[in-house]
Amino acid sequence: MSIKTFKARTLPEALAMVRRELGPEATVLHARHYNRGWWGRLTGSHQVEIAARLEERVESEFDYRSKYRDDFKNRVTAQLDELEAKVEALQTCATATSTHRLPPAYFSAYTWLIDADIQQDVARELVAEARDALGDAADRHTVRHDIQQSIEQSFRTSGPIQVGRGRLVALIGPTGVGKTTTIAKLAANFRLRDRRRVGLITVDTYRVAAVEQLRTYADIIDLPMEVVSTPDELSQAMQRLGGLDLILMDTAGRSPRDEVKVKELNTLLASVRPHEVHLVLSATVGAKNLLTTMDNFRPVRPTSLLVTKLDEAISLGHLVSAARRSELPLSYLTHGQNVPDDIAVADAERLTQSVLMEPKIQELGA
Ligand SMILES: Nc1nc2c(ncn2[C@@H]2O[C@H](COP(=O)(O)OP(=O)(O)O)[C@@H](O)[C@H]2O)c(=O)[nH]1
Ligand SMILES: [Mg+2]
Repeated sequence: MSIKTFKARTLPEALAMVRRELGPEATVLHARHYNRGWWGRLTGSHQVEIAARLEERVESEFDYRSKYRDDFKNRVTAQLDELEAKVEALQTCATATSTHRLPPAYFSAYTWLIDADIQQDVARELVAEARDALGDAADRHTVRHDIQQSIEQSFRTSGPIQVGRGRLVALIGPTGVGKTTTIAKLAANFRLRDRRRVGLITVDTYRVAAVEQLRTYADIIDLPMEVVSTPDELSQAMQRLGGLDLILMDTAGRSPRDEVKVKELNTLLASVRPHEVHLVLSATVGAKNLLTTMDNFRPVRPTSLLVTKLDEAISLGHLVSAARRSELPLSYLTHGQNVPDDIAVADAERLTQSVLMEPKIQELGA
């Protein structure tokens, strides 16, 4: 079995390269978009990378067939489930609006939103708002354009972290969402690209491995790091690091359901009053989970939302719900495990395009 990586400017180009090199039998293992370094990020120029494999059939014909059948069955079942959900959503829409039937342009926009996995209630809201603004005579293109603008406006953004003497920025959020990795990306970028003096504080004392994870990054990037577990230790650490341009604070990944722990975190942060508190959310969880997490962390008073794992999310429609149900702006988006590359300042226009137009990369896979 050989795996090869192909890079091109667009997805069709990359797929054509795969076909040329490996033939039509090749299986696409994964595909991702990425920016080409700093210049790429600044200019927004993208590359697409595809990993593909030409499989040699070592399995017996029978194994192969039965596996193929299972795969096929699973895929069909998943597609049927999805279809069922969409039909249900459309039915609800039809019932909800039976008295004032939706004009075709609006109905088509509604199905377009449901297709992008935008939650029913939000889709209905967006369609109703557009209809109020444009009236029943508007054509499809006008309606879609208006809705796209509304979604873009839902994604308020904060711009990058503000750097300055003694600026303290904390990342909070559930376990495993990518706080430590994101801190490493931010620290490396501010330190190595912007030549800023950056320090790290971690209150992640619950898991030794977690402290070591950040320490490894601190060593590689060559940054001072302090480990704290009480408000007193935190104040002392701040006195030591206070002269730096940016102090990034990693917090314990505690379960958001544990209210006591959220309170503890709150007490700790209240003692130093960070200038910015980014609530880190993973794009891989559903809308309901995102909203619950935002509710649970409300007492800690986050100042922005930072969304990770965009690369792993099947669709991004639920981010529209999160943005519309939260008064907080988006700060950064991350799209991979690579430190320091896979992070970008949130851009409403590009995020909207990803929500509505990106091909669902997973569907291109095996
Ligand atoms: N695919 C993907 N994985 C990520 C991203 N950010 C973090 N991870 C991974 O998620 C896992 C948990 O990350 P970690 O930073 O330890 O999470 P924490 O518990 O919130 O500190 C690690 O395997 C990271 O490499 C991302 O943007 N995309
Ligand atoms: Mg961590």
